Amino acid sequence: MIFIKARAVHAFKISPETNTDKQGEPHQMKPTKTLLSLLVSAALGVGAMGSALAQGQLEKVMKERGLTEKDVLAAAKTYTPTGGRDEYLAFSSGGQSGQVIVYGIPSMRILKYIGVFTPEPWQGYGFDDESKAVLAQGKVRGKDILYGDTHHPAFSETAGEYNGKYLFINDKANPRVAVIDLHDFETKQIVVNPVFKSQHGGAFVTENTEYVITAAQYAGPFENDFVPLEEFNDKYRGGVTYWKFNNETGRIEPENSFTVEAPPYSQDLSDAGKGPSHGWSFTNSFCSERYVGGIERGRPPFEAGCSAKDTDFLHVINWKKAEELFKAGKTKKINGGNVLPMDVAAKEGVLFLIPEVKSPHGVDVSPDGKYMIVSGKLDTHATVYSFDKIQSAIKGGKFEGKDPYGIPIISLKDSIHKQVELGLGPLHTQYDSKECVVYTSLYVDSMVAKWDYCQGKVLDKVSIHYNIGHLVSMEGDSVSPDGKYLVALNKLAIDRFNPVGPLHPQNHQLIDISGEKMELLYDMPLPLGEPHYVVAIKADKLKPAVRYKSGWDSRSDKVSPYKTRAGREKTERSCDAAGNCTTEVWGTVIRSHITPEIIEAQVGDTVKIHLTNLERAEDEVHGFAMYAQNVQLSIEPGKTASTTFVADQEGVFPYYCTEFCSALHLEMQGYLLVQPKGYEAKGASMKEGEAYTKADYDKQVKTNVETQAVIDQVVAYITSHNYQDFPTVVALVEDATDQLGFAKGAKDKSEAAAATEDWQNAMLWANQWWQYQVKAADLGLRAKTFLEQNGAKKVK
Ligand code: RUQ
Ligand code: CUA
Repeated sequence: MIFIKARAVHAFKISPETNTDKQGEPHQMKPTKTLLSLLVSAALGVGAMGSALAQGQLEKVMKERGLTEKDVLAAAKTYTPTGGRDEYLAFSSGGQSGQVIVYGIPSMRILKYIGVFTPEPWQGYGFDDESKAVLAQGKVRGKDILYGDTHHPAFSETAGEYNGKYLFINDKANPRVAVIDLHDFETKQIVVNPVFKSQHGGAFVTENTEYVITAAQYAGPFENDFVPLEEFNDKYRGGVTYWKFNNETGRIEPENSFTVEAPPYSQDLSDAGKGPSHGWSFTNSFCSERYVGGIERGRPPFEAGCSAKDTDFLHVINWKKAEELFKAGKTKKINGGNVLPMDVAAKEGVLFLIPEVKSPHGVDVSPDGKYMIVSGKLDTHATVYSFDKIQSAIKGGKFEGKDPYGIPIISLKDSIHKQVELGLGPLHTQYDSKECVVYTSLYVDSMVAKWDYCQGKVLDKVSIHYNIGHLVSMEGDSVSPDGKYLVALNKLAIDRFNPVGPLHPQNHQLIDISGEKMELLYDMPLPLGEPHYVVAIKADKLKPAVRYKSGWDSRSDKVSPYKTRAGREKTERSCDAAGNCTTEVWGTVIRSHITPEIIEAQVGDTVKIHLTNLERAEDEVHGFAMYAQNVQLSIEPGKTASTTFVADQEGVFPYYCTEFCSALHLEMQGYLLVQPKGYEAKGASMKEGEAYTKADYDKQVKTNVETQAVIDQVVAYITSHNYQDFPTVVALVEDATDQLGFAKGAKDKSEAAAATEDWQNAMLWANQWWQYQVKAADLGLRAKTFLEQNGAKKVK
């Protein structure tokens, strides 16, 4: 049915001259000269003559590509010229990929996939020892779980504002939460829920990131033992976990975290209170029927039983109170976790229930913390709950009854502010910067509804393609949303892109919400899992590093014990009493060589290789891959990364750098020689492929002298300008100075060899001296170009 509907919408929209507005009425799009000229001159900054020319070209392109004026305007709103930056960065769940996708808004350009629950080779994630340790934190009941079903990312907050420091994301399939540090966009920690067997409603953070909230989804016994389904009502449980976050260390503290036990109602999405509702949190549920399917036992399926009643329950939780009880020792230990029993929660005023319409999904707290908007998938309304009213009912002890577990129920009429009819299948709501204005996704209608929750009236609707789930407005979960753009996260793409087989990419659609009417701007295919939710932050709040402090273990955020300096590289082989031997390498990488270039081990050795990237230059990453050992590291400037494996077979194993880091990148190579046990070199000398003479040496030296002259000119240009005012150039100059230092070292070696008439070594060192010169020259030229393009001033 959804498919047919989607097809119909599409068929209607492809006619080139028609466009559909919210009512589905086509209106003509006639290009007007005025707007076009404006666009052209704004885009190109040209005068009258140039404008006419450019306009002619623009019209030609529009005609050739079948673009309407509306299309061109949309393009101008999203197109980002080369070198341009985005105003917002979006962090999208990567769905089943277990990763996080980072893209810019409004350009919708993908910037990064962050490995979170799944190994990701580009970043060496799950390949170097340091990140393997992070993934190992995510083992569930002793098993490696190397994927995640990621759903909801959330930013850390200070006083309800995104502070740009951390990102959290949950895994639904295996109840886990990961912490990503936005200083380097790396995953630092994974925690496993001790009691849940699945977990959907998270991650949501409290106003000052005191806690990261996650709610269970499918009820299960808290213990890991087998419990028959017949005991569902008594032994299966749901709940909400409050993960204590330490803002200083940037890590979750499981020992200071606790779970509020809840009935087996299939808890769902959640949100944390803000402002007046700070200290409280809200969680939906969708199967308060407690129905257990079982087609093979002749029972009607889950979907029938779980949607039978007209209402489910919104869970209202006083987490401040729960925290007090936890600190007072009122929790019990289950599987090592702290659990506040349901009867205590009910008796002490921690947990309350309020009916909510059929199969609710999203619950979203307003920026001022006074309202919660809940939508029911099987109802056409959104319900606006008033926190004030809920509090009056609680304070006045006004309850309509208790659920079978003794939890007090507040009546719907005592807690609602408004109910508004929006359309079919309302799911999630996002807040605008304009007061009272919100956007709700309509899954079945494939639309976004813009409405006023204070007045309770619909303002606008726009069609999306197709079947929208979540939607995100800029800084929409903070206390001060920015509005501006909305991204629709659609569940189906169907016919929107060139076909690529039965598995389609996802479709994220960018919508301009700055005006009265919503304007659809752009479709972005996302080919990596099904993203559920996205959060978007103002880009200038992020201050990511361009390099690590030297010798840095980025996963534990400490200086690595394996940090190695230039000239201190070494390889050691040692055996214990039982005859187990280890070959351990403390090495470095820098353009364009890996030190060591030869590693000798014996079969059966455990090989440990630690590599430090000595570069300080921005973006000078080196990789390290080795034949047949499943080794692939990403070593960013300053980083120390390690790999450990058992050399269980004799042989020759080439290794090399996997990032094209310089003109001599291909030469950035070496060999691991796994020798037979007890192997001793026969003492034969290496046979060079080439023998060099004095003439070769002299020729090379001549080249070097000429190269130096070029370098001197570049240096003269740079130092005669105010380069100190440009941090980028300062960094390039530092790096070039390093390279010239290395060149000096090689020059000395070459001259020493020449003095003894060892022309072979004299020539090879002279060539190495030139290699360093080339790198210095390359950096110098980049610095010079930068100064020229950025209006540097002559100072002497
Ligand atoms: S989900 S489409 Cu947030 Cu996991 Cu609603
Ligand atoms: Cu380092 Cu290529």
